[in-house]
Amino acid sequence: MRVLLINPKSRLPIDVRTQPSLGLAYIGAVSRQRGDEPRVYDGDVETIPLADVVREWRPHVVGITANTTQIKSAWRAAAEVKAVDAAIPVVLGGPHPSVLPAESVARPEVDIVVRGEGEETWRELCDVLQDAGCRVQDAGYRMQDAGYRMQDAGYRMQDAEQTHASCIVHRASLEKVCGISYSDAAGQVVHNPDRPPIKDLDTLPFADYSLFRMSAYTNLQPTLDTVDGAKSFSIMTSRGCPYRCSYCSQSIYPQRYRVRSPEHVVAEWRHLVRDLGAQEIGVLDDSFNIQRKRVHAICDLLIAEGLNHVPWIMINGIRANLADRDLLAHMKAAGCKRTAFGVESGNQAILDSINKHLTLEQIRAAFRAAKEVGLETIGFFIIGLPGETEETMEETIRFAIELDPLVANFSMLTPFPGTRVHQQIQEGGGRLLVDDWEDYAFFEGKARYEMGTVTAELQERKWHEAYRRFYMRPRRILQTLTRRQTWRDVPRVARMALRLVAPG
Ligand code: B12
Ligand code: SF4
Repeated sequence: MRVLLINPKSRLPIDVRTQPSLGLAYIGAVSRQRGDEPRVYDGDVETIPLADVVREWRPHVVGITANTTQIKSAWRAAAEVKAVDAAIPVVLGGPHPSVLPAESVARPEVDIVVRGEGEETWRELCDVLQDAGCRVQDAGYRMQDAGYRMQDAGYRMQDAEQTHASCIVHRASLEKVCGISYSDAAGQVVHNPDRPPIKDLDTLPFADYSLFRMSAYTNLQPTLDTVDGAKSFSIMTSRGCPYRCSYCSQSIYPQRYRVRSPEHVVAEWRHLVRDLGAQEIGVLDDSFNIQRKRVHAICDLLIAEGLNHVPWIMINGIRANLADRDLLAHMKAAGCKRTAFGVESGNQAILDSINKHLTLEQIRAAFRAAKEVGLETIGFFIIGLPGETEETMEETIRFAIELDPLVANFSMLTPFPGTRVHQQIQEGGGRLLVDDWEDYAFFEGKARYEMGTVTAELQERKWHEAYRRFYMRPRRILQTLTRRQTWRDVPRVARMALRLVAPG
């Protein structure tokens, strides 16, 4: 089958970073294993209109990934596909439709939602669709339903309607596929049972990067590094997280923590370095250091195999309570260049209230140890957690300055659907200030909710202040000016600086 996988265009300040979607790289790898012909259309880097690709290549099935900020863009992409041929099955997956499947199934341009981890579900679903001749049952899709203007899509209505005649059938066979949601013949949303998590992650294929035009992407952290040609790749060595922080979307997945064996991880690492020429590698794990022995084993293998000359960085925070000096020193020896820690707050009571299971002292010790062994550090901080006051926000800013990481990343709390903070806000008489999923990106300087002492004015003021006070210290300015990277990409650094420290 011809399988078109789409990463819908994001509305982030995308000059910050563009990287291939690892989710699609896995789904594409499964398609290849099935003997299909997968192709990725990445809306963030593609210049050809999606509709042209669909019209010329005629995919048998389309899969689209979406997090919350991308979901509307995913629906637009689905509508563009349907406008060319309404009978092509359109399947959505990723964090947002996994949490709110009914919302997407209700869209006329979406046929099926895959919830949660996608590989096994995709394999089975493709079997079913292939048997069914890959045409959507009733193709009841009409352009008007989608709520998009025809001019935007650039197609004539007749094109979409003509395809209806050729539609073949088969929703009944979907009943057997766990982990999907779709509408039945009566238009009722059906949620098939959840799919059990993949037990042995070593059975998964490696992410398939051959599906991406790698030269179109940036570095992993382009404001900090520039490798000419940016041969940057990502790897995920474990999935899920045993912690349940109240603001984190990861914490709501039924699938908890599972790991790949060090040997399997390093086999993929070898492939990235030796076959694909990786010049930097980003580790995307939600919490890489949950099992310290496993991290030590990975580091041993990287050193033994001589793979430690390629720098790697932690994209997500590792757990400060589990990051002892030995571990950090071993990571450094194995090629790790930079690590991040999720700090969130400088106030212990607030940390406890979000279920962080961390103490300020553990955080201090972890930053100290990381710096001592020569690792660069990133700290993630949140302004506006439920129950905060101006004083607790102040403590967070002061704590960031005390820890003094290379990068301090402050975000205003964004209550993603399904998280406990989202529920707290609804139940605690709070008010969401955003009703458009596209406004859920972090970088926009706008508060997302108000509740009690946490007003929008306070969050926005302290957020701007946090950036100004952290980065506008004389020592910090000097450090930025003396960093080679600052001068290698002046326009990007200047754009970022303006966006973050300009008064709100
Ligand atoms: C790397 C990363 C990024 C990178 C993205 C690089 C890229 N192109 O992928 C960057 C830094 C740019 C980024 C930005 C943001 N991110 Co981010 N990011 C991640 C992270 C750490 C890893 C993503 C990943 O590769 N996962 C591994 C793959 C294998 O998992 P997956 O993508 O979920 O795919 C699996 C399933 O979802 C499913 N699936 C996914 N797509 C599809 C499609 C089909 C057809 C099928 C069948 C199945 C399927 O199958 C896949 C394999 O099992 C996740 C955390 C996490 N654990 O996933 C957060 C995460 C996805 N990000 C999140 C957020 C909030 C954001 C931002 C909104 C933050 C911001 N700055 O404003 C932005 C939005 C970006 C955008 N594009 O609009 C949230 C999403 C919450 C939500 N409700 O959407 C997450 C879950 C973090 C969290 N714990 O809260 N992010
Ligand atoms: S430790 Fe990190 S990944 Fe795990 S639930 Fe907390 S914020 Fe999410």
